[in-house]
Amino acid sequence: MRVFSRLAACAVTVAGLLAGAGTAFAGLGYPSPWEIGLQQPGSPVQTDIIWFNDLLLWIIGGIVLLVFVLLAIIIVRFNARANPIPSRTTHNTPLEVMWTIVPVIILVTIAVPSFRLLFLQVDGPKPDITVKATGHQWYWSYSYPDNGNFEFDSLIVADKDLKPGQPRLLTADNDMVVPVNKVVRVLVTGADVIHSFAVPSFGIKIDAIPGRLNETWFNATRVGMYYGQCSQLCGKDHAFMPIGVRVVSQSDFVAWIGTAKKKYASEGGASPNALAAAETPAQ
Ligand SMILES: [Cu+2]
Repeated sequence: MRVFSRLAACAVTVAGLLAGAGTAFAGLGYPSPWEIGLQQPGSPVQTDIIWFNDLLLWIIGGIVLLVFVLLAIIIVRFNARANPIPSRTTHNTPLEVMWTIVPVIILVTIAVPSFRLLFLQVDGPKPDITVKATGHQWYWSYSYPDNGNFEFDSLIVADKDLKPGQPRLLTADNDMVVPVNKVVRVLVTGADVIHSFAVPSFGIKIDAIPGRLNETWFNATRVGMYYGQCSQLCGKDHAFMPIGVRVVSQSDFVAWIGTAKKKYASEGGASPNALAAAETPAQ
């Protein structure tokens, strides 16, 4: 049996290394090369998602290991050569009770934090500000109903126009700007087809459905850029409608609101780009 305990130790080491490497390579607000874990948390919900993901990983790891060990024991000890006269046992009450109770305990262990997380995602704390995100073919527009109700469009920046440090396919021309350490309620809807508003570091992903207003929330704990993408196949340019969320200090946010009100009010709502996009037939 020594070989099995060695194999088990080896598997635990590999799992540990993978989990460690996943965290080490994970970026905050953007995906990074060789990343195998989830993006670093930028909002409490993502912290909980990572914790829950790791919990599940240990549980399924344990189950896989147990099944592997049981199979190995059966193959080695109960093959026709090693065990020529098989046992005729058909029932073992304590064993049957155990293999019913243990899975129930495992499922309850998973269900309790799972529902807690689900409720946290749906029922957030009292919002400090509200931003409405509307999915269009193929860009996002953002409006700030409790800060002057201005609206602007956010379109992808072409590869040739990227500045150093701006990630390809994730950079938008006008970011959604929010203050740090404030509960942001995001109202999400679709203007034409179903899109999905998703920012991995905040742990949010919610469908943008025409005629419906969905709601999600985040509380960005660190200043910086956070990137997301439309996550519901919405037509030919689905891959080219990134989400850029710029988290700034409260004073920077107030200053930005001041300039944004003037800048976007003068554009009179829809930009020429938006009009051109709106005229493109739906896919
Ligand atoms: Cu899409």
